[in-house]
Amino acid sequence: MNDANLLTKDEIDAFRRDGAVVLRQKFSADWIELLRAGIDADLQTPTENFTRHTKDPDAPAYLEDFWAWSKIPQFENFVRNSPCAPIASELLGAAPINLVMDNWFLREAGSTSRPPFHQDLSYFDFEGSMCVLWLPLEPVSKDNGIAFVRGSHLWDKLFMRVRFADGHPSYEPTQVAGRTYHPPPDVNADPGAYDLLQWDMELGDCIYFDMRTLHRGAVLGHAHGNRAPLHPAHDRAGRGDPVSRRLGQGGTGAI
Ligand SMILES: O=C(O)CCC(=O)C(=O)O
Repeated sequence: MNDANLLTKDEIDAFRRDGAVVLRQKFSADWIELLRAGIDADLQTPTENFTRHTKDPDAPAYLEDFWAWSKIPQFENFVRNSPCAPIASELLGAAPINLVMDNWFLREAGSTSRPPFHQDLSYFDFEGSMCVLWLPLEPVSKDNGIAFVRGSHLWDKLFMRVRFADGHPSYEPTQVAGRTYHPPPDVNADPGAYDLLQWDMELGDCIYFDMRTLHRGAVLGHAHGNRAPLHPAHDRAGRGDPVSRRLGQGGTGAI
């Protein structure tokens, strides 16, 4: 990959203003195929983090694995060589980009499990922000895809972590290290009250979002099964594994 800018100013402005931006056709079919193969390989030899979020053992499953990039060669190739890190670099305005977390989600056809609205920031011992890539491996329709509350990354409000498993409990505000973590609002109960960002997405399209932006996972399993996103989080502060770094002028997108 050459060092030319991948994004327009409008795309970068939208990310910073809205807390999430859809980017069209940034990942070629080869990258999508590679990630599908990576998920298949991961399913054969899952990490110790592998989780089935769907509680009913007979229901179509909602599955996740994370911190798998260094164990699955296809994921490592993607992290080091795809446009993933160079795009993050442009969005964050940061030359060094570090991978903090990777995870993938897979919904079997017909699965109705999904996480409620939540903010990713509170899953990390971290202040500030990072960006997250959400890259669907099947086309998704606007109504079934991931949804964001526009601008919620700028509310200066921390929300408690939620469980992704079925049967989401309710939460009470909690103090941690002098900061108050609030229960996330039940946006699904009154979606008309919120300015939601949702997009129809083709293969190759992706979303980058700010870790602070409230969002919920995709709604329904795809008719053919939905290998949902590889979901790497990047920060600009030098924390995490320095696995993927944009080189300087004339460099490539990977080390
Ligand atoms: O796509 C999904 O199922 C979950 C995405 C999500 O909400 C997250 O990873 O924070």
